[in-house]
Amino acid sequence: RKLNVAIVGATGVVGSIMRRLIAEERGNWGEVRLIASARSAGKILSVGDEHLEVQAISAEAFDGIDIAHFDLPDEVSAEWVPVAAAKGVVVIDKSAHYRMDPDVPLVCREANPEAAAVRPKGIIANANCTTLALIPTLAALNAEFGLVSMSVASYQAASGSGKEGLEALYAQLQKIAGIDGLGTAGNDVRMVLGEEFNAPFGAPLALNVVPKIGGWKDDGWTSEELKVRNESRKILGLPDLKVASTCVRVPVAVGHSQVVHATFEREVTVAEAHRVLAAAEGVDLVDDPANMVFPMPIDSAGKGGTQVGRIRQSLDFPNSLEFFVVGDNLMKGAALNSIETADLVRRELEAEA
Ligand code: 11C
Repeated sequence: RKLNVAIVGATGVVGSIMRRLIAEERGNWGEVRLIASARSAGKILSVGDEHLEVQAISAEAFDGIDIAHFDLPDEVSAEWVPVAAAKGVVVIDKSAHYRMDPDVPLVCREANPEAAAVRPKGIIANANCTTLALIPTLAALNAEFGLVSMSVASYQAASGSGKEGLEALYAQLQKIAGIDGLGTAGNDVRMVLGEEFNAPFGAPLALNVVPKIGGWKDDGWTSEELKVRNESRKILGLPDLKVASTCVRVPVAVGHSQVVHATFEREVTVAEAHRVLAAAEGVDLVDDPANMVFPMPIDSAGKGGTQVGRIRQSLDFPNSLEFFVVGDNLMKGAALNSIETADLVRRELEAEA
């Protein structure tokens, strides 16, 4: 029989991409079930040309489901993931709640596909969208040259904060459109936008960048910066990887960009890096700077892979590379990675049946 799949949190920005991606591989699945909070129950949403009624989340909603994609806030996942797993459902959870649990694999197929099969709790975690934009490139370079450390600065899109973030950015842009000289001395963006536009980023985002993503943690770090470090270590299987990360929100709709300074066990030339990355799964090498060809979020939105370019051997560190990566935070950063992990599990379960 074909396996049955559920999308839990089917109504959000990521949920709508999940529905599109499942529709593209509809033939792989038996039933597709949409599950969301009681508030959204009864809504009709499409998966390809099927119109499906959203079911309220409950233990019974998981009856007969083999694999469930969860996209819920951390605390809601913490409550419902164990309920589904207890019913024998393999859960692929996009929240941060289970990512660092030693009994929950954190899977990115370009780095550690084998980890998906070792899931003592029946749960697999999906990493943060910033981490996932990096991993395909890092995994390929690590396999060849041995990654020792990295320093990362991110330029993250408003949609990292979901629908609310995206709508806030568009509303701010609309309100400031046509105001000459705004953002120069004495022509204050905060004054024009007013306090209401401090949400959800903590400050206006239009004509601005905000160097704070997630919650504050010890010693001035943010949760997002720690996620990049801890999740990269876990996925790459490099528990001692030295990581410095600064995460910044920029007025971009979709696509998280990152500047990376990565150091390896041996000297790495640009030609060697190109050779490795041109062949790497999940990586598009976009690196012809003389012709203005390099990754940018406006070009990466909607793409499946991650893009890497501006690759340089560090001037003062022959073992280090500088490069720029971009990943669609809603695709590889969320929905697509979950779909790819489900594909690994589906093939495994079908082979066992
Ligand atoms: C952002 N990366 O851009 C965050 C959103 O741990 O899954 C995702 C947070 C997470 O705001």
